[in-house]
Amino acid sequence: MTDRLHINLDRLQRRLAQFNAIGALPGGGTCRLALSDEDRQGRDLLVQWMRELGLSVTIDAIGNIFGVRAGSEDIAPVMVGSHIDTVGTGGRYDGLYGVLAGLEALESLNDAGVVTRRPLALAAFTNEEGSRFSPFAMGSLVHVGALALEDCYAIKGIDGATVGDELRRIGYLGDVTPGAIHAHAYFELHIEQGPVLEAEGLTIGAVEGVQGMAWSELVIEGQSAHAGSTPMRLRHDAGYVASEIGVFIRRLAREMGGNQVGTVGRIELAPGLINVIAQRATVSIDLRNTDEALLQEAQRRLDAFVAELAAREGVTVTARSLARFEPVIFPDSMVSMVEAEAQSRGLSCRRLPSGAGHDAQMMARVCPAGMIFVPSVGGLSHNVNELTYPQHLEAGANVLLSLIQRLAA
Ligand code: HGY
Ligand code: MN
Ligand code: MN
Repeated sequence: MTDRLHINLDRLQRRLAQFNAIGALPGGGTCRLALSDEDRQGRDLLVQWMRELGLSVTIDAIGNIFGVRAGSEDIAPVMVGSHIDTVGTGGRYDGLYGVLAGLEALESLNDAGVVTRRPLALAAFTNEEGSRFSPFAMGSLVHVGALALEDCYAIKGIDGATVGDELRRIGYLGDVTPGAIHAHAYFELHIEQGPVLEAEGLTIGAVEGVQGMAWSELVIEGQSAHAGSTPMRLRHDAGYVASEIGVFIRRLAREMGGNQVGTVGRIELAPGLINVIAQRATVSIDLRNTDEALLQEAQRRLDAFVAELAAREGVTVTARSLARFEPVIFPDSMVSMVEAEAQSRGLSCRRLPSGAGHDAQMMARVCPAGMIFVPSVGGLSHNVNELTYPQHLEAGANVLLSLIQRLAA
């Protein structure tokens, strides 16, 4: 085995800092919503860096970016990647760390003059976050053939723009057919975004799989009326119904326990005025569980509660499913490979499920897929104070580098 290669942490840190200047928020953190101008600037920078490394860059018809490093044989590549779009209150590592660590691993191979047998593909998938356009992991879903391109182009974001128009506007509606690159295997390096590794003082997470998720949007139609002169018994208050739903979801997660989580992240009231009983409420629902049967049970209980509440309050509720994915289990061979690599580098490691969704859960449909986690300080993510310590950034990237060499040998 060639003596073990290491990534260059300074170079990785410099790239992270330079990239995060794009969409930097005044108080820290980043906002590079999918297909926004900030996303375009990030894409342009990534493509420039890929070209500087001599990678051959392709953009597919949903805007996925691939940088391919030739192998000694022209066969299916080993793929690593993640995403460079962020949520509105994004940190500096969610997604971006996995892409730039992948770039760093390829540059380390360049520096060492190593040519792998298999080609290596670095991927940045479009719209992983799903904050602006649902569903999340849109680029990888199209890549694996689980979402039709034309349906995607017509999807309207929360600001009314469509995916197709925005892809064209930022110049990333590529000409390559999605899925043209067939990965031999896929690894995604990502921050944990939860408290487990830090709490146990561990460095590496060998991710077993990704929990199931059910995203929906409820539109509640009540009746606007005067906040002062309308007796409580005559009200059809969409704002009240939205609030009850939020409270119910918290109570449901607590009663079900286990890995059940539930979130109301967005409530929009119309007309949204202090002295007008809300006519309409738009509510986002995010339910997740590692167990599919329990996730269905949670959805069933929520639906029953909403129906009963709507009848009692004399409002109508229209529900729209935005995304629905069953739990995914990564092949044990991929999970064991992460554990073995961590061990051989003397890095503490444990297996754990992913609470957050990732492109890897979609790639698992078309090739052996796995994930490597590194600790999140305070378990915090989707927060401008998201932080992972340099020694953990370095450890994760070194494990990724070794896995690439092992899979591409
Ligand atoms: O929502 C998620 O789990 C991912 O961060 N998009
Ligand atoms: Mn992510
Ligand atoms: Mn995220």
